[in-house]
Amino acid sequence: MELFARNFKFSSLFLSSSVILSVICTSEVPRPRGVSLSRASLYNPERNFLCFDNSKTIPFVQVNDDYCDCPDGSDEPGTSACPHGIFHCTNAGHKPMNLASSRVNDGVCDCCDGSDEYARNTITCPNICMQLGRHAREEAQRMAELVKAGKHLKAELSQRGMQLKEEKKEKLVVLEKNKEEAERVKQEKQQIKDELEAAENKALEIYRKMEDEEKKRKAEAEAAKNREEATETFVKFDSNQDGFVEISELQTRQTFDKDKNGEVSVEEARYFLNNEDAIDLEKFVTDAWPNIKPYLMMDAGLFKPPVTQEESPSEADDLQGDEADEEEAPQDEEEPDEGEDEPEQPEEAVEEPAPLPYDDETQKLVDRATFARNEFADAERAVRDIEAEINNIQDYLEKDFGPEEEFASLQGECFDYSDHEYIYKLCPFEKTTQLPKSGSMETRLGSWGRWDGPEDNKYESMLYDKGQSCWNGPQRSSKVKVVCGVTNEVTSVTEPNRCEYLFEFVTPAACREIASDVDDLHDEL
Ligand code: MAN
Repeated sequence: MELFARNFKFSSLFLSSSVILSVICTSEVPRPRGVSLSRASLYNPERNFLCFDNSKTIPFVQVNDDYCDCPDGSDEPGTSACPHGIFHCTNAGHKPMNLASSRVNDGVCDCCDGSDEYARNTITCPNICMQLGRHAREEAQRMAELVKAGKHLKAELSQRGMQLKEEKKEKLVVLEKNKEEAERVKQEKQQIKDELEAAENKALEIYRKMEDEEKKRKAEAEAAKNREEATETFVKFDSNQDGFVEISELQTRQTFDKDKNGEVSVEEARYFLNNEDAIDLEKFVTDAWPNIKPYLMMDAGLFKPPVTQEESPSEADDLQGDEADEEEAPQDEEEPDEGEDEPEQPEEAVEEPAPLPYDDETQKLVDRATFARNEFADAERAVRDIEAEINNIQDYLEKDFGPEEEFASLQGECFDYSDHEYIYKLCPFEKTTQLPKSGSMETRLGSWGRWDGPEDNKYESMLYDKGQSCWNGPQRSSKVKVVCGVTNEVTSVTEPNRCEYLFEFVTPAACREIASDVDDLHDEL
């Protein structure tokens, strides 16, 4: 079966093209199609072929016969017969390349020398390696010159960065010392304050007692006055002098016509009697008087009930549109009684007694304690300020500004980029933002997250994440591609996915020697 399959494929290939066992071609070293120069010696037409994984030895004619013999695909470097095969294009004049062998003769030009599409029944691939190579070399040359120019600037940046770091470290030592001293002063001030406050408290105790007594006396006088007024009113209202004020006795007084319909109803009168039909003096003082007093005061013009919206429609009408909506007052919040104008209890004017003037000695103690309190507050603030500065420096020292501190001096600076719609801002190690040209609200596209480049150079890319949330979407985030240049500048900003931004930032800090492909190139030329 295997033989049949091989023969079938073999003969069809033989008939259709000149590929079988083609010993190629583009370079002077003869080797089967798809084999790199470095592996050419493993394919010797004079010997049997040993699969690279040593699993089999096959006659050399079976190499590139479009039938897969070796499990590792090594017998079919130039066909797509093996699922794991690798096809090598020499790409003379440009960079050599390895392809998955499934891409051989698949109708797509992968190799710039066109060697992967040799069947030519679907597509003809021209050899464009020379052009590409020239372009790549020019680009490499340009980069090399840029790196050369940028490296001097980078050295200066590094020097500044290292100096900054040293200064910060020195500052930290000084601050730690200052903090110790500030804490000592704070403790001292606290002790003084506590002592002086104790003396102040002691001296003030007698005044506080006097003030409390004065307050109590006033409150009692107030209560007595209130009771007297209530009693007088009780006597006045109890027209039949039976020792009770009854509903009928209140009904004769217009003051209690709450709904102003010309008569005092039983319900209205009962309201003032705290829902009873008749009450004696004691209950009158405690339960009815608080209801009655505001109405009597209102009658006497001593205070006005609060004006409700219903009563002043003009004012309510003044509020227009949204404003009126916003201002909509919650109605019936407390009083469910159909908007009748219920006067609130007048606030008892419990006057705070004026503080008693201190004697000279006490005043001196109070002044000293006040001074000590202020001094302690200052000392406390001084410790807090130093701690904040220490935290700032520690944050700085924890940041990764590159292996030679070359990115350090970018911290604290911001770089703008303007397109037709927005002004973007990159503040390295802090944030990225977007400001619409037609508005004034800045949107945060991300806060400094981390270096995010590939393993061999993580300093190629920065991540700023946890920005403002996208409407109906995730939080905004930005990547900053950091490339070598002789200036510090944002050269482009795009939004490849909604709310994911890509900045390109050039800076001398990113200039580093590029590992060249020259050796590879020489190998194949
Ligand atoms: C704003 C900008 C855009 C973003 C949309 C998402 O218009 O931040 O960049 O795509 O919001 O709604």
